Amino acid sequence: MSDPLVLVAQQGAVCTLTLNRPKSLNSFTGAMHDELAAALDAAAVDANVRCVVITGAGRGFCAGQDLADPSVAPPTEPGAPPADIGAAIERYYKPLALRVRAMPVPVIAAVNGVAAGAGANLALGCDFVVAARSASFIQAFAKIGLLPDCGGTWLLPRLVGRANAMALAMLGDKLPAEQAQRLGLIWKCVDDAALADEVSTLAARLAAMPTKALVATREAMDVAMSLGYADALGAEARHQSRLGSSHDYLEGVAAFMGKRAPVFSDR
Ligand code: T3D
Repeated sequence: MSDPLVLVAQQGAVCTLTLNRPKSLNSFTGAMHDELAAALDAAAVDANVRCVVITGAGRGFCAGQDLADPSVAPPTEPGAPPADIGAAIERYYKPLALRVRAMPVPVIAAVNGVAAGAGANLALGCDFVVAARSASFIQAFAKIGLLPDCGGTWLLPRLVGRANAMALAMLGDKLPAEQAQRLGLIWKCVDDAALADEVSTLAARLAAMPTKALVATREAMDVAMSLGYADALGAEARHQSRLGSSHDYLEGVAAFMGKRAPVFSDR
């Protein structure tokens, strides 16, 4: 039997998904997409999972699309029709980006090495990006005549502003993790040796928090990007109505009043 292309490990309430094609820097094939989608779906419906971590096996995080994959590679025969890359995006990358953004728990990208093309944008679409100092981010698309996908055109200007987004996307230069943190592209860059501990501490902390409130925060912030101020205030009120009737709100207030630590359990 061949090795799984996505390793799934659960520790406490934290589910870690490890992209596992290290020889190709964990670049995506259709099969790896399918395994990642199944693993995300399984984590989404598992009430014991309260935080998901995505990382890569070996020295890379993910080098985007596997360019050797015949379904997307340019034809070798003269006159042969080109592969429909848009169809691959619709089939794999759009659902992946939407799936990550719709997870009912916080998602952390633990970027252990180079994150290129759709691999970079997979990471940037997560709620937290923590990267090893030796890691880097490359919007590799322009180098092969494409534009940023897997959410890149939406994410980049929102994360780093138009000027930086244009430079990253059009030049496709390698951005070291430390610089990515300085630009605000990622949350944190840490020493390589500290990555695992840093991520597991963050994941355990998020897992103990009121999950529904964290997920509503993501949703409200994303939606607010395209709303006017008054509409965003209205959306906040609607979310608070829902959250205010949840167990976690009652527990949070009771714990505060009782001067004790809260025990959150909604998901
Ligand atoms: O096409 C569509 O379906 C549309 C979807 C697009 C989404 C996208 O993600 S487009 C962007 C695709 N990705 C890239 O263009 C990145 C290509 N890779 C690189 O530029 C470099 O590998 C890196 C900068 C990421 C890392 O460089 P380096 O020097 O550290 O490693 P390397 O030697 O280039 O790669 C190591 C191995 O991984 C090597 O294989 P080998 O020679 O040891 O057998 C290399 O061929 C393989 N590899 C790396 N990236 C890919 C890959 N194989 C297939 N596809 C890759 N994307």
